[in-house]
Amino acid sequence: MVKSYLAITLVFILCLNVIAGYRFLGDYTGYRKTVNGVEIDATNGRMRLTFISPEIIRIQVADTEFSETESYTVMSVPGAAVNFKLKAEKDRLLLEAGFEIVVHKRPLRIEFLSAAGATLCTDDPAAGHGWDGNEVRTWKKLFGDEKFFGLGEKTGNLDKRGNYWKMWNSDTPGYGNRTDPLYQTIPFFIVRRNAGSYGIFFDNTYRSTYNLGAGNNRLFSFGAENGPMDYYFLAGPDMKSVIQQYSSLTGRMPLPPEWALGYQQCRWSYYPEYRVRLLAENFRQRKIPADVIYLDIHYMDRYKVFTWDEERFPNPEGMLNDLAADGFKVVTIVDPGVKVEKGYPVHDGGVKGGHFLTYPDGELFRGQVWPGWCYFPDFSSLKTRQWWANRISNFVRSGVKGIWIDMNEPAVWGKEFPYIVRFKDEGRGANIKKMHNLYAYQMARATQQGLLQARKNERPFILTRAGYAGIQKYAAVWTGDNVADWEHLGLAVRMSLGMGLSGVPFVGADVGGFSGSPEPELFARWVQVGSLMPLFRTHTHHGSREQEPWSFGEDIENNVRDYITLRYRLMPYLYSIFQEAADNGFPVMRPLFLEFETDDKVYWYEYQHQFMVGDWIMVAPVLSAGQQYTKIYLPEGRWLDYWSRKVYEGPEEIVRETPWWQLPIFYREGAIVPSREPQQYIGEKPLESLALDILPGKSSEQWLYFDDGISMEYLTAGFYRRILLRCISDVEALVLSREESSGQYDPGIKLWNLYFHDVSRPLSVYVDGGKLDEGGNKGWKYQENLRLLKVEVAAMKFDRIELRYE
Ligand code: MIG
Repeated sequence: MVKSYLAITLVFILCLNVIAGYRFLGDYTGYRKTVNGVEIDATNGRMRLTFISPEIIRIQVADTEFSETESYTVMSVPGAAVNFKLKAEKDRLLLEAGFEIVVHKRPLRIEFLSAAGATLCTDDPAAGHGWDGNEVRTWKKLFGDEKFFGLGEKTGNLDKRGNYWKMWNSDTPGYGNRTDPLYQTIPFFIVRRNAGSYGIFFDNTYRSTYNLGAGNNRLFSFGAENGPMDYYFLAGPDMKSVIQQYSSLTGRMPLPPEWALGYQQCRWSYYPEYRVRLLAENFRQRKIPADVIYLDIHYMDRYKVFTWDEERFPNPEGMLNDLAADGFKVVTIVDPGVKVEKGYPVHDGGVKGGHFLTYPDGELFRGQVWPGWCYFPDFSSLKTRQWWANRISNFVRSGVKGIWIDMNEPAVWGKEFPYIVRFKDEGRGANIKKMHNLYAYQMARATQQGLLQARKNERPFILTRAGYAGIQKYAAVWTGDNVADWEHLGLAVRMSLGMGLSGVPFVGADVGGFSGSPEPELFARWVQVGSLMPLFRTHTHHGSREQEPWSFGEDIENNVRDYITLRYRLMPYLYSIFQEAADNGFPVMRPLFLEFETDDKVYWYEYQHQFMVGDWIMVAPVLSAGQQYTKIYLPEGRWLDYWSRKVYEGPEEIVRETPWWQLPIFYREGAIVPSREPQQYIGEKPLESLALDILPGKSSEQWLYFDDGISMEYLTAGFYRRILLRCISDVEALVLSREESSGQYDPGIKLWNLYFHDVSRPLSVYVDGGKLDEGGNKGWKYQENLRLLKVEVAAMKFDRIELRYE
């Protein structure tokens, strides 16, 4: 009796285990060809493979029906027809377009091959794809040489291997190097293997998790608590192509207004009006270039969005006008929470229009944030996005130039919205588990629309804290509430690099640190590094000490001025790289391994903070106090030390002196770097003369990009100028030539100052076929000690400059 009772219990427990565990796809049972791929039946579900392009394939897995809901972010589904080969064999299906996929039948597993036919990525033999209740998950075999990069805004090592990562947009003030998740959800990562690189984008908005070999040496996996198993395999074969492929799916950053690349000053908060004016005057009087001033939450009337505090800012339009005349653009913060207050137009209009989130019984959801009890717009409804766009558009007519969106995880005191809160989800209806990670993305989208509505021919600038994959289409991102300590300077670099690898080129961290106050040396070091990062904004907490360029004494002020000025000198280069990023999705700020992918050393943690700005400039940040010397790795090729003009031959590890006032900067072999006379703000002075710093390699190219910096006419009327410069050198001659030029914009250049670094004295110099004399006012000059040749070309353009050696 007792025995059989035990046996029954045992059987029951065993059954429970089976029921409670993961179910997998099982075995292949058949397939159908579709336009761009195949649909496969399996014993426990189905799999659909769809080529989006020859290098991108979409993988959908379902137990019953595929989710046909359109992606919130993927732009190109379904793409054009892709030619692919399909071969059915006894034990497998073979699909081939730009790369090869093997579908193993028993059990159903997929394998992706490298160009050489080796396994690049393959399902774990025991698991593959499966479910546990609503949870969906995919398991892949982990290889010894695999490194993982991306996942958006993450802390820690740039290589995400060995850890377990989460995506759930979270307000995490004062986060540390182990805090996860943070503000952004970018479920995309690049896998680097010796045989090549590939990418995986898991397009699922629910809370998702990534086990990238955390505590195991067999597998990595990704999955979400609900929603479809829907991911894209991006075949590379190198990291740059993976990023290009990812951004072809989720979209690219539109070219920002050039002023957004200038120096930006923020604090929580500058008020009242006279303090804002004083701030602006200080910059101009002290000759510290700056373009943007931010107004944080105190500009509003009791934190009510789209209002002004009339005592602190009695005449916003007047103030904004005066500041604009002085070259300042004002960006104001706008939070999503709308104060519950009858008679407040945003409240009344929102309630009347049905624009706020509700409970399932229709009661409006209230959450507490800065204004007190608030309602929250439902940005998942087109009608509400339009309503919000109208509010933004009305608001910025006073002269506000850009919008800073914050608290959009969404954040409330107490962290979370109740999970039963309902979203419209474009008429489908959804709860917050699905919509949470999309909140900021949709808010940014509506905000961008509002700015465009107000000023049709001006490029919008939006800065957001939270986001979802593809956020780059709508906004720049800053890395939230960091801390004014040395560890965070390194974090700022790594997090921004991670974002760049994840398709978001326009990114930066609060310079100097947000919480607390930096010691003077830290502030200087941070400005030095920030001056070559994409978003360059100083920001600090309410009640902290002053954190302006002049707040730390004269020595620091002079140093900070130099680096901000350096950024304005390099603006033609930065702007050209931004244009490139808008074109192909490349990061502006890149880890060394993006440029030197096959060099093992560039992956070392020790060198993860060195970064490239575009193709040619390398920055080696100094990340600790009192660091007199810094070890720097110079990968293959020649490197020109920007300050000492010394030339090194990589690969080499060097130790460079790093006094507190100096940031090591190097030009890489092949460099063609444009720069200009600095300005106090973008558009202050016409361009007139352009300098080119050239460190000739065998052959290199750089596009220069010019336009009016602000209008949309570069898109609509071809009102831009792109110039392709090529530099080729051998023993006989060195030739710098203009290879291509397009667009109708005249950059206004009248004089080119060309600096050829590390070259021998030529026998003669020719400009467009005409021989140039040596010396004098107009001729070429050679400086023996620096091996530097200077040539001035007083013309709008040149076609060919030749240094002859034979
Ligand atoms: O609850 O607007 O990250 O940059 O200064 C804090 C005040 C709200 C958080 C942002 C920070 C901003 C602050 N905000």
